[in-house]
Amino acid sequence: MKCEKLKVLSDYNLYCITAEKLSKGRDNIEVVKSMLKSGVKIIQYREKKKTLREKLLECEKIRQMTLDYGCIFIINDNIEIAKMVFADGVHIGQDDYPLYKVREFLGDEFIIGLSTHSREQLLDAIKIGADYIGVGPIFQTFTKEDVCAPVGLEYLDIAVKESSIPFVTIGGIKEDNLDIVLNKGARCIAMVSEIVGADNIEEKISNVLIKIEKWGKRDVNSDRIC
Ligand code: TZP
Ligand code: MG
Repeated sequence: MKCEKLKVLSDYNLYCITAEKLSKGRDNIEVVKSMLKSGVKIIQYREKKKTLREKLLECEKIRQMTLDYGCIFIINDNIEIAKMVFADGVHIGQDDYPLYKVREFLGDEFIIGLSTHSREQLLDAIKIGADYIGVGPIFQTFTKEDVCAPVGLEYLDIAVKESSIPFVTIGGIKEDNLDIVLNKGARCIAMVSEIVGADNIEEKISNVLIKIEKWGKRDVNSDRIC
């Protein structure tokens, strides 16, 4: 079951992340609806400023919506909410609870993703049992408040060569620079502002998916197994 879900992360896919403050007046539910209608297979709920209660209520709705569309649902930071709404996984950062504690709390069937910014963190994430890693920020981004300096394409090269677990490439990725990261070997691409801030979210996702899927078709070794 988890192995099936992880295929979405190791294949050519768009990983959409919410950010209501960048969503041009639309709420997270409306944005997620557009993502699902556009065929997105993995969505992360990321919301820094709301109360726990507000986040829980939104995540309950999004859990049902993602189940209806067969989409994987990951929650950023809030491991308790992830457990309460039966999400598919969580995404944590280097300064969040240590992975072994999150694993203990959520169990083996939960997907746990960990942000990494260096080769050392990548190797450590694999060692401690992350199911996937975030690789970035590749380019400059203003979406994340406490973000570190861009790690550049050099770290992406390292992840392509050395990651034995799926990785999601993130940070400043847009429709216009997407080919650069795909050309380097990235497969699952995370975008926040480019998608949630688009005037027409469905049109934007369609354009981005066409580009990502084109690279998938070029790659004869596309079917990575987990
Ligand atoms: N983690 C690393 S960069 C980033 C996160 C959550 C933000 C990426 O946002 P954008 O708008 O796609 O640059
Ligand atoms: Mg975090």
